[in-house]
Amino acid sequence: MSWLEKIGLKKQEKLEKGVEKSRNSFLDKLGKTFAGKDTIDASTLDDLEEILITSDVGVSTTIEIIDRIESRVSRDKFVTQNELQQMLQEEIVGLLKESRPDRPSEFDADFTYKPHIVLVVGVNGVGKTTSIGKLAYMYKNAGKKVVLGAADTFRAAAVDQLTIWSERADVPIVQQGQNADPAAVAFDTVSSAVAKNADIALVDTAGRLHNKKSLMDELAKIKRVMGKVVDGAPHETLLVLDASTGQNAMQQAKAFTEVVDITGLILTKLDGTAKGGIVIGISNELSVPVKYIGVGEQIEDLQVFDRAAFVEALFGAKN
Ligand SMILES: Nc1nc2c(ncn2[C@@H]2O[C@H](COP(=O)(O)OP(=O)(O)O)[C@@H](O)[C@H]2O)c(=O)[nH]1
Ligand SMILES: [Mg+2]
Repeated sequence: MSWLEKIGLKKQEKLEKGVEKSRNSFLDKLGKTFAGKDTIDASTLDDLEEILITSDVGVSTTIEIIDRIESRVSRDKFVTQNELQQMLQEEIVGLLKESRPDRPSEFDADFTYKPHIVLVVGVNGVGKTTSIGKLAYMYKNAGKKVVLGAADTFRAAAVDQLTIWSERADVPIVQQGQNADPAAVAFDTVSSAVAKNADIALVDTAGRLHNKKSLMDELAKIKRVMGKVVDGAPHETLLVLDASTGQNAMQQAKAFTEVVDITGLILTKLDGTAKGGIVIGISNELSVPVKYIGVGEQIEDLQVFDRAAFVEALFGAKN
């Protein structure tokens, strides 16, 4: 069995475990609301609406879901909690499919560009460096040649931390120490990826959102120098968000998308939170797809986001 197949088998299990808190919290609320009921009326729909909103699904997404359920139960009033759960799952998967029809790719998929340059942004502590380490490991094991770039030169520990991840993933790192010019590190990283004939370069950054102007300038400069080395680089700009911060993550996403062209999101720390519903809200309300999710602190705890699998894990029966 190949490494990817083994990872695939573990994937659903890890996902289910990773969203356990969110699922239990959601199902508990649902259970309390529906205890002893066998019909869905206006008041149960109100309760359902509240459950979805307090599960961080987001207001506009919740309203869409409730509308869909409403039109379904007007046809079929007598449903059990299990049937309602099933209905919810179907409607949410349907909603996510309509808004984002792209299919998840795996780590061994071919890149359009070589080297494929990825810039990783987000505020402090959300999990940028950790996610880069995990991505490096996934790509490396899928047979890709990876280079890391330590362009978070702002914090003392940042370069050391990425160095440790580069050792764990067994991939080279380009760094110039603390206080180096992030754009110079980015330039070196992309140049090194070209020289090494690498498939992918992952570049870490410091995300200081408290000053939008300087962040914008710094990221613009990084992007500019990358583009000088490789046409069209960066090919991807991934924004990392901490799912456990719920609606805060949504706000960060909005703030960042105002200043940088974000091509995809990484939602981390799903394992430690009951706010997993945020993934549904974010992927539906922003025009940026969720690409990866973090479901733990270990090197294998990162997954390509698969909407259907996620909703199934989130709203599936408690086991
Ligand atoms: N439980 C859990 N912890 C995570 C996950 N991703 C990152 N972390 C933790 O979040 C903390 C901050 O991560 P770090 O990568 O340093 O964030 P950065 O400042 O954005 O680079 C670390 O303690 C990580 O172990 C995840 O998916 N699950
Ligand atoms: Mg970091």
